[in-house]
Amino acid sequence: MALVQVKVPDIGDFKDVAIIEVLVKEGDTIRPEQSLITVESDKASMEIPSSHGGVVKSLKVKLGDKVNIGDLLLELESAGAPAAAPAPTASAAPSASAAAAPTPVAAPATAPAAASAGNSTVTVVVPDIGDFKDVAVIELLVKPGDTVAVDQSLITVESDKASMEIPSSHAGVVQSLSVKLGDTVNIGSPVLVLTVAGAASAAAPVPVAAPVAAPAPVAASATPATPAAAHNPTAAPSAALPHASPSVRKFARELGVPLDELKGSGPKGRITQDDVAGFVKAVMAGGVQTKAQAAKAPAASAGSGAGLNLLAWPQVDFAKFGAVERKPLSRIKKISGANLHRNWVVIPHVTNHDEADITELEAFRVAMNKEHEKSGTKFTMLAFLIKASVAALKKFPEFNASLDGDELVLKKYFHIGFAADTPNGLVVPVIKDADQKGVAQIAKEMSELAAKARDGKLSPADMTGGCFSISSLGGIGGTYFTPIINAPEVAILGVCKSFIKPVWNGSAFEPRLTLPLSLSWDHRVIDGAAAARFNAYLGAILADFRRVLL
Ligand code: CAO
Repeated sequence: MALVQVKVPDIGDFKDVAIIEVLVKEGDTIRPEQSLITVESDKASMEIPSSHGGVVKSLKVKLGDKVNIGDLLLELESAGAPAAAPAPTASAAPSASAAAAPTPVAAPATAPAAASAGNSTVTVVVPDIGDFKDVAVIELLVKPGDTVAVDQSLITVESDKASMEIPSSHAGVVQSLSVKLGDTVNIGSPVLVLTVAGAASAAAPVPVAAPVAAPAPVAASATPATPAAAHNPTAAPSAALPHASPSVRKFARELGVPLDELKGSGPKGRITQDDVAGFVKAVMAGGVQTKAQAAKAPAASAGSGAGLNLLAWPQVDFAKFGAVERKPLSRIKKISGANLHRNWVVIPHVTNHDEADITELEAFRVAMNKEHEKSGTKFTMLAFLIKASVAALKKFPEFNASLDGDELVLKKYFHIGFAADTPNGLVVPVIKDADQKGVAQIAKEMSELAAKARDGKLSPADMTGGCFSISSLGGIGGTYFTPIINAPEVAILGVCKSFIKPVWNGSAFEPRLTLPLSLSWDHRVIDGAAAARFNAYLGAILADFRRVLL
């Protein structure tokens, strides 16, 4: 065993660069060329690899420190290492055969012509990326019409050992892409065609950022300097370094996103920029908590979780089992999904099922529809249900309430939401002041709101302020289900398809039209007896609608 000092190698033009990530800790076993720290200048970030393998004995730097060539980073206990540490630059630079080691040059260089230019177009090609051959394109970072700057990353390629971003040799507007996802490329392969103002002639040498080995200036999102050897998930300890491209990791760092808590949606579980953005949105919407938030959250407070400490989501390569197609979730699905998830996890739901005899009500509804045939008004069962729910909410005020910390906010208004199924997902428009409206007016507003919902034209005002919601699957089918409460409401009524049921009237069975009711309620606010009474009362009103007047 020998103690080896690992120092900052020759990192080119970079001086006094700040350490923005420490990727190992004392006691870690590391392999040669494993990334130790990430440093960042005003132009780019880069990872500094280890010159040796071994066990980290002592770390000599911390976050925020500034380093230069030759600075001591850490001491390693290394089996078989020479007692005297090799020269810092040479020892820390990966060998030519190293996984992520094309040319060990850190500073941008001028390469021979790597692009051919037409009148005002330039074909940007893959520059010298060292040992990499037939690497797969795993990310397209620009699209036709985009304006790109010199050195801006255009695509990400990945071999079985490492990934790197290919920068643009010119500034201009992307005319067309010459590659698509999954293509394999080599040095000289065309990447895209740029329209360039005053482009150079075809033979002119084109400055390209030299591909560099780790330590490599890692492409920064705004001013990337070079294609970079990025995190190597296959060789690096996978628990320590999530699989993501350098610019995605930088993006995550800027937003403070803990990458190790994300599930990548890219090939081989790679974390994409969209994954990071989606995670941030989910956290902001309250649907997801970071581990840090969960650790801080008081377990008992309303609206916060205690950190569920769940198993990781199963990562399955579905294509292994048969043909698949990937389809992005709609915006509404993403938003409603996050809300439903939070509500399901945070609210202790219980669902009571009951039945209402709507034989007379349905006969009345049909008669009303006949009577109003010419006016175009359609008296729907849901409109009657909204009116009946208002009566039940008046009788049981704790159902028309919201939890606010240790207080219950009891509402004196009656705004009723109804779930509407649209091609883009579920929305819940709200009928305002349903207590002050007749069934015909409610039915008219419902049909207007449902049409707006289907056309994606609901305004936020159309969907806010609800006190209680109804989800009707009556026109579709089913018997009973467990609707999820629409927080901060405390109850929701689910309704399924009515059916004829033989009911004993004391002397004979009578066919009665029966409506299945499913009431989900928040057990922090409502108890089972109250829920049973609410359902029974609702059933009584639906059986004899004159009770609404009482
Ligand atoms: N039992 C039997 N039939 C019923 C019924 C019931 N409970 N409710 C409605 N119907 C029938 C109606 O009689 C009508 O039949 P006709 O076309 O022959 O007249 C048909 O179903 C459509 O009903 P409707 O015009 O009254 O519409 P609706 O009020 O039932 O539905 C709306 C409107 C917007 C709620 C509905 O389009 C919708 O989106 N439903 C799905 C809601 C949903 O997805 N809920 C689940 C959320 S939880 O994940």
